[in-house]
Amino acid sequence: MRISALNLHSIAIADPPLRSSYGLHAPWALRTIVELETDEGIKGVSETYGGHGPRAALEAMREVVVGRDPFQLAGLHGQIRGKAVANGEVPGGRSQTWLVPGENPLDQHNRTFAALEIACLDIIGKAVGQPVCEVIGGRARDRVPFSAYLFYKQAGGGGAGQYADEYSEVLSANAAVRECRQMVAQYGFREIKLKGGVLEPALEVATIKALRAEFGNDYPLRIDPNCAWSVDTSIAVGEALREELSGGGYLEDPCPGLEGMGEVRKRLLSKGIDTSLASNVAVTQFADVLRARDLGAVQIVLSDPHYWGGMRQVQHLSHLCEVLEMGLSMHSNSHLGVSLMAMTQVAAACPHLTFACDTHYPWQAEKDEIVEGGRIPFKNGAVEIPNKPGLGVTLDYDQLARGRERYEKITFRKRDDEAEMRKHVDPNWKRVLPRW
Ligand code: GKR
Ligand code: MG
Repeated sequence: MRISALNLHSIAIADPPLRSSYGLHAPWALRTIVELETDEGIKGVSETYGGHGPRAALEAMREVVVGRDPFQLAGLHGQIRGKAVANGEVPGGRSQTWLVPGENPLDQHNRTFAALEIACLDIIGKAVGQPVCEVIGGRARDRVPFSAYLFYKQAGGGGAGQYADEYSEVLSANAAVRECRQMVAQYGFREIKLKGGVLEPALEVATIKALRAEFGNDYPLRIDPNCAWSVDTSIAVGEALREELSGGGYLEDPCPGLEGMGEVRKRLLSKGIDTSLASNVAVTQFADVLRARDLGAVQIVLSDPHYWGGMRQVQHLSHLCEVLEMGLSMHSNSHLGVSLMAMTQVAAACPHLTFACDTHYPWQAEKDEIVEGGRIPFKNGAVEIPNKPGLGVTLDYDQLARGRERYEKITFRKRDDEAEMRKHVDPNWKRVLPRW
């Protein structure tokens, strides 16, 4: 079998005004849908970062991809890496401290390869009549749990005013509890993550305490301020939340850099507080895992097939974390159903992935979904591996065309949360790390 065509679809999807230490989400999130056709009529699909940069990087690999055997993934990776390096890319070195995952120019080839690998695995699954999780080694679980991913947010739905504001303004502890109740009732999530780094730390501590009071000990809690706190503030928050973040919860990227996180962990331990630190900002490549372990900076690594280099690399990461006695969770960004199924398939095939995965899916709108049959269902907070070959989703081409039209109508081609924050919330806002 040979790949006969690479089709790239740039789409825009409504995104509510969610806040983080990066700033504010724009009314539209950008995604790229990758579709590979083969000479045997089988098509494979994947979803990745949107806008100009990620698309151009995929375009640049067209001649490497078309004509290849989709089973030969190691060879494809070698070719993509070789071409990227020949074009001047320096592999590695991509901390996410300042830039959101899709906008980091470093190590782009891993994200490009990931998008192509996932589409090839979809083809392979369809060719052999098996779900992708079976193709990559077999499932460790039939259903993959996800967490309720809470955000502080400005009032307003996604898009330019045409989308419902399901959760209204969330800028206080009470409003976050309401948001969580709504999300848990609708999706059945059993673990809770709060995106922090937005309000004064004391207010975020109060939010976590209010969530614990409302949901009790059976719902592990995590907070992720994306490096907004100094070492001292991180320690103060760790102390204030010693009970709330225990029992399967964690403190994610409290401050910038592995050295800082190592210091936080050491000083918390010296006070008898054994809170686990997690990271998707300071640990973004294999070499970081070893440094993080040596510094005692990170106990739980957040994987993500979109930037760790695809599904098989996430499995390698899972094994490495198991060997190093570190935990494994999964990171997300605004996404639709194709990404959700890729995350689900790989999570099912990672025995060591025991934390509920992040997902932004509840924040996206039903009317933007591009897979046939509409939104992927959650049962008791989990997505089940469908009894279908490949990823288990088929593109709805009318919906995809609507996504492309939305993309053509808007002018921006790059995620810039800082600019959005200045436009809509505070004209003088700057990203400052650490802020508190
Ligand atoms: O969507 O604003 C967001 C998140 O902050 C995202 O960009 C992060 O990459 O969710 C992510 C995280 O866990 O750091
Ligand atoms: Mg994070």
